[in-house]
Amino acid sequence: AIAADVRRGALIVLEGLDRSGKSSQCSRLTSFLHTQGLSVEAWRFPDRSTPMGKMISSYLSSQMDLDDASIHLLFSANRWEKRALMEAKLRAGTTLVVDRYSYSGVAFSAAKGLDLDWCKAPEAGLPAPDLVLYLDISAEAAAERGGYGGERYEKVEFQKKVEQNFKSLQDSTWQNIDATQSIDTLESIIRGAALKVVNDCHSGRELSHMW
Ligand code: FDM
Ligand code: MG
Repeated sequence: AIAADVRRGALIVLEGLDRSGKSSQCSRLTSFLHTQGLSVEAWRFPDRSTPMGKMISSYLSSQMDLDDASIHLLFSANRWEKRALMEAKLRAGTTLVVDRYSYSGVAFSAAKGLDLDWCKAPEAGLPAPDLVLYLDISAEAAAERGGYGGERYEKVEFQKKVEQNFKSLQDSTWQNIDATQSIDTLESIIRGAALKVVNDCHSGRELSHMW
């Protein structure tokens, strides 16, 4: 009954197309949970700070080309290199609010024509999110939001395929949220969903693994 007394944190993932509003909602949610007295950290993938993350970043800015399968595995390895720390934080009671995860990994790579199940395989065994908040917006509507930043995947035709792939990955931990609602409305929906899952984790919901 000693270790079990630590109330674990929740793994909360935000997913969606580029320009869906994930990054602002991640920081709003992290601040909110912090004001509730919770231990919480904002994470994101790719984590561009590591050596693998730096390679990914130069691939995304088209400074470097890599084979499609190879870059896929690199994105996955960038999550695996964080696995032990992720699990340690969760088990120590810290909630993680994560901007993109394995779903982006699969949805983007499969949009290039790689087999979906092949893309899922290297993610198996990573900590599974307790909640995936999918910020749902069409590729066309996202592109109208002031344009993309010019990275490799920021093209409307490509994002349409990514959108389809995301939708085929939905499971019971997903909550779809209409991302065309106001920022404040979105924030309040997200707060409610996050508080509920944090509470579930505190009440003994077990940490599980992908898929
Ligand atoms: N992306 C992101 C992938 O292709 N695979 C992955 O595993 C992840 C996590 O990288 F276009 C893509 C999605 C996006 C790009 O993401 C960079 P950010 O959130 O814009 O930094
Ligand atoms: Mg981006």
